[in-house]
Amino acid sequence: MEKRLVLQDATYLKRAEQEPESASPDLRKNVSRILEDVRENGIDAVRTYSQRFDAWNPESFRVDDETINRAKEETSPELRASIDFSHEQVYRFAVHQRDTLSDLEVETLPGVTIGHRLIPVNDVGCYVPGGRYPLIASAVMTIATAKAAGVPRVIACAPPTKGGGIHPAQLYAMATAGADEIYCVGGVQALALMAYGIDSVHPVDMVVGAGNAFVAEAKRQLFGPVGIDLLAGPSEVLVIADESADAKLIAADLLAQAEHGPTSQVILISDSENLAKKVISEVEHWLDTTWPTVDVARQAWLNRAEVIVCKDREAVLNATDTIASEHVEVQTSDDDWFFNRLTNYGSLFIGARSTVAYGDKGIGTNHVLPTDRATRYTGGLGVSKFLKTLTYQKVSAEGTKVVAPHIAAICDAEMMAGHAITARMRLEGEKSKAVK
Ligand code: HSO
Ligand code: ZN
Repeated sequence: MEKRLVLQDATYLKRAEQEPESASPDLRKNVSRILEDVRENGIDAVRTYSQRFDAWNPESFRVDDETINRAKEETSPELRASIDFSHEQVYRFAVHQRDTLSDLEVETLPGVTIGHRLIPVNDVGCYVPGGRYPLIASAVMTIATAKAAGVPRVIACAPPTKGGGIHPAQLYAMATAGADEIYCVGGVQALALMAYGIDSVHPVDMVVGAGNAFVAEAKRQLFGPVGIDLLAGPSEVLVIADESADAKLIAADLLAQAEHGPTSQVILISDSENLAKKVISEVEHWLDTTWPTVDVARQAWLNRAEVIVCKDREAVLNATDTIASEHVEVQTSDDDWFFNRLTNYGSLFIGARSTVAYGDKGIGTNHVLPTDRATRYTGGLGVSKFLKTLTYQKVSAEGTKVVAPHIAAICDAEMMAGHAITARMRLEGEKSKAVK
């Protein structure tokens, strides 16, 4: 597939120096080797990889209640209040989403009743990533949403920190969000543990959550025998701004995204060259100063940032829908014009007061979102990903007389004699009953 997108009526003030990388054949092979090994050798293989990659080989990977209580004590009351806030917002929004979905039953013909029921997946495994940052809010996003959907058993894995177990605030968030079982294990081996079910861990039906390239590849390979939510790659932001926007605020939002990692994608699109240049100089100014994550932000800015100037707002709209970014911010004098027309985004942040960090950490929407242009065909994590729409049908004597002849005719035309008989037997059954 053509990687460089063709945008209409657009010029680049800055182009990304690096293309997004897809999983290399080596990475794929390594992941499949680990999955295979865990499937064949169970907990021994989990131990081997946990020791090798994370220097972590506890007696049991299951986190006990005592450790969970200790994590609570080690998390300040102020931070706990903020985690509780995030949990409440995400859970509440998920419940509202669930309330918009309903079972359906209709009599489509006299005597033909068909419908669907929304039934939650029974067992879900959530991966809560560690890595560069202990992502506390990620625990809430997956676990609380599965619980709001009505999933009876939600288990969760997070990797160990250097000092030992799961980061205390992350563990507090996992427990608060309602995880039924928590395991301290990371990476591909964690996904395998949940999907295959090893030792006393009952296998799950679906694995969800973001992670690094190895985690994403593991989910891709596990898909089929288990369900997944989506494949999340490096995080992305696209800011739409016009002449009226505040260049400093936009620079901050772009750099916040760049902080994720050297491969995170950062895009500004404007119909004002003047504004775009102001933002670039703000960003460059910030990159010359000292702050905790400036080095990684600088790498992402150099590697993956693009600044695009479009002829007019139609071209801005078009370019944005073509790029189909994970997060889109709109900071213009007519934000609703874009809100009413944009079709491809994971989550939309409307107006200068709304920023991606809000969605990331707990305003209520989910931060597990599609990347790599997948917003063209899916939204992010929500209750609907955990709810199966399962259909059913009931047919009366009256309904049989309407349906069976048509079905039998199609079976005959397809030369599926066995199928045809099943319909005709029903029809004959009704006729003979009528005679009796
Ligand atoms: N932007 C990431 C989520 C996140 N960012 C969590 C910070 N914390 C993917 O949506
Ligand atoms: Zn983020």
